Amino acid sequence: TLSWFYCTDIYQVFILFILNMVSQNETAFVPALIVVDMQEDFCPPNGSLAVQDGRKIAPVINYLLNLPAFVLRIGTQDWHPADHISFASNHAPPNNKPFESYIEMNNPAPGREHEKKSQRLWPVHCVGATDGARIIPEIAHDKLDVLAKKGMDARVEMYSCFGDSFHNTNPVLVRQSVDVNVIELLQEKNVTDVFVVGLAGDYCVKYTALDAVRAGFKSWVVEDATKCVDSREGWGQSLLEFKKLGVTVVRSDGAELAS
Ligand code: VGL
Ligand code: ZN
Repeated sequence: TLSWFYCTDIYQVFILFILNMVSQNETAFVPALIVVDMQEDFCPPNGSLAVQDGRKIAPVINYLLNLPAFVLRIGTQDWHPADHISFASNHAPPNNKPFESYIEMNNPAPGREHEKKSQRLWPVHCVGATDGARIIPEIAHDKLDVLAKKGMDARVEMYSCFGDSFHNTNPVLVRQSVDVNVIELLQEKNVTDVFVVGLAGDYCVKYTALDAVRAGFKSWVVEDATKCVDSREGWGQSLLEFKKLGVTVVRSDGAELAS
């Protein structure tokens, strides 16, 4: 009987341990905010790739930046070299019309150059260290803990601060594209939930939110804190992809954020 007691004791401790872990996992909520590309070139009136009403979401973003719940507030900046592959002017006619033309982009990873993706072409925008690449002054800069520059490798598109369009993880390649390891920063702070806002809802915000899921975080997009390049079709397409991967769309007055 002694050994039987011993066994059930251990058994009960084990069960309690598991239950405790499960309940902790269910209740853990450590949110971070990613403010995507709130830059002059994406905003009217003078931005080269101006998103309609892009500037108008700044007050909502500042409201979110001021919420005490976030353990980390990351700002991202599109930061391209002048010869970036996404600039229409870097391609030959007739297939070089900004917004309209698409090209085939090759994976820059050694040995994987045969992998291709269709790449939409854009006006020249957010060239590193130009006025167009600056975060708009309406954003409460002082609340941002980190600024991550992305899209720095001329050979590949990088909408998401988590990785390029091919999801390359080779550290040498990654370092050429982005100057901050965002996943590592989030993990250091034990972040469970990533809230994504900014520009644009159908490009950089979308791909950042999707990549956050792939990186193992619960991912949210705050609907009234983003605007799209294609204001009609763009957001509809984003919602479809959010649903497929499990990104939750909320509004800035949502209970999840106020708590
Ligand atoms: C973006 C197009 C090109 C964005 C960046 O920030 O959404 N869109 N580069
Ligand atoms: Zn860009």
